Amino acid sequence: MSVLIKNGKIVNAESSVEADIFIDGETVTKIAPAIDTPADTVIDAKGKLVIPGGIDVHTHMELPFGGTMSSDDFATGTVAAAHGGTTTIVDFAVQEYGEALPVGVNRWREKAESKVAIDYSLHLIVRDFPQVREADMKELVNEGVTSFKLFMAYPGVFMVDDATIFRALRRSGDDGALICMHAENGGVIDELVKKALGDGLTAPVYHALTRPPEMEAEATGRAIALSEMAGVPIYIVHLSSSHALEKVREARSRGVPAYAETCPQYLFLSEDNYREPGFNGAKYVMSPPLRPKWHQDKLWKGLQDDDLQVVSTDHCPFCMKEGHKGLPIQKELGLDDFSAIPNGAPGVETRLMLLYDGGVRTGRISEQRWVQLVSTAPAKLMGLFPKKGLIAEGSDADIVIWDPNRETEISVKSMHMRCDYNPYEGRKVTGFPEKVLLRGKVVVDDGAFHGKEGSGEFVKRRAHSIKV
Ligand code: DUC
Ligand code: ZN
Ligand code: ZN
Repeated sequence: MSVLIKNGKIVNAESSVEADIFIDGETVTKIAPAIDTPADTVIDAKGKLVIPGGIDVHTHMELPFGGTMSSDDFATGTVAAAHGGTTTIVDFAVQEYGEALPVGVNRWREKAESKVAIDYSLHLIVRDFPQVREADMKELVNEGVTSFKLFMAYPGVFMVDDATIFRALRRSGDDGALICMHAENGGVIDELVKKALGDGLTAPVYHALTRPPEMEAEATGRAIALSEMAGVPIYIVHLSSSHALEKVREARSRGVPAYAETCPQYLFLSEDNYREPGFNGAKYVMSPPLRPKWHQDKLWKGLQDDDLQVVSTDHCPFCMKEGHKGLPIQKELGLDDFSAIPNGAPGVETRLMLLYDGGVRTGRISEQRWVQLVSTAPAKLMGLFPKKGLIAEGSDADIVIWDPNRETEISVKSMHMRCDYNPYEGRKVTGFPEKVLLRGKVVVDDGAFHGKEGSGEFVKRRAHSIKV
């Protein structure tokens, strides 16, 4: 099958050009000013932007967490991602305590295999890294799993100590892996949580007040210091605050290869959301939490200055009410105790439109920077480039035809994520993924899904090659 995309404006991170694209099978084979080769499908992209498919390197599909399971599985979550213009995700597999690292990855691949509707890869959350497991890291790098997440928060659930972090960092340098860090000081946060609950403070807003930005900054600084000592790069996930950004900025200004992502929720929502009436604040309970509004401008500045390189979602939905699509009780587990509210929110479908509307249309970032943040930089940092994250001859034909003028209203009613609320409900955004191609096949066309569950491929990622 062949596809010809005509008259569009191709926007890559490094350049923007009006040209036609010829796709033979799954690959872009030609880009030229005017292509007239006959094709099975011809798409007229006049007035549209033609961008590489979105790459979301931070999702949690069917994650067992907080006494329940995130509500999107690999089918519903990746269909929703496709609707939003994302054609590749990198999800987080979890190692059980005592388990060899490849076992966790294989469990996630089995979950994904028959369901995943877009291409995917996996990081592994490492909970337990004794010496006997160290060789496992190389084995996984050879299989294309080239990044590992460690937690400095959630004691007793995910948290690892500094010695473990340091050993994993050193090992990552030898093996060509990248360590992704959840940077919050879990020990101090636990103390603050106990004190708040002891004082009878149980409402959702206390989730934010017991996870202060100072404790995100402390952990971010510590993670960077440990990575410097180990002589390896580090990638800070879901950075939410000006305080933590300062640590990354300072390290980068010294030439340290510290990288960081932020997420739309930290750019568009704020601590005020926790004060919505009743139990509504639970919708925004995630970690790190939403911050006071003034942090938003600092994060935008970080994106402009390249102190933040990636915008991902940390998509981890839980329903507000029991029974939505047959799902069990989730957010309401914490009706009387904010610390029992499952942490996470939906976002995989809305990332590109929020960042286009709130970033490009407001003049905060250029179209090219937008593409870089949502596709090219994540592809490069996570070893997917130039197969993904770029429209070029030889790259996968993962392409979004973006209508820059179409206005939509974000609503749980029209979205596809398996969750009974949307954190941006009622927000009007301009810019819409009109057609989405996954390896040359149109999987979404004007809001209709034409892809297939199970047709997404596991993508082996390249070993990390950045040297300090
Ligand atoms: N933060 C969340 O909000 N959910 C999943 C895990 C995490 O780190
Ligand atoms: Zn995290
Ligand atoms: Zn996460």
